[in-house]
Amino acid sequence: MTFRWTLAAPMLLAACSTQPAVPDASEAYVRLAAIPGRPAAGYFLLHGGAKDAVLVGAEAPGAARAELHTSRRTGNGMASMDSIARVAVPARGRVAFAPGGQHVMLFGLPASVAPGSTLPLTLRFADGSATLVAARVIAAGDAAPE
Ligand SMILES: [Cu+2]
Repeated sequence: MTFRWTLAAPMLLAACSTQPAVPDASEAYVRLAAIPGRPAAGYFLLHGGAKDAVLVGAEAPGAARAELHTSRRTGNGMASMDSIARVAVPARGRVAFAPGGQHVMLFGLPASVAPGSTLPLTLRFADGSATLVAARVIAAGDAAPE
């Protein structure tokens, strides 16, 4: 019996090289606030898809609301945050949501969202598409997961 790999192999290679249309996210985690009831912050790395995209919102199950924020230093060295409506995700580019920079602020998370649990974050784009990423939940003082 002879197997016919000659046809199948090039098709597999083609599948691997296609970029997904929608950006996807990795390395997601949510850092809970030190004070219960205060908002948590979500971080992740966005990988641009085949086309430019614009992140316009986020959601998490049970959260009262989620906002896109960016941190900045004020003149007196204090940290402050601004709400942002849109974040450009260039095709094949990388956009980091990281401490000290852009993040998703999660308000009113239920008590079940505790360190060690996983919170699915839905990231919504201007064209109506969305990407889902599982974020590891960590305590306020924990280091970012590897
Ligand atoms: Cu914030």
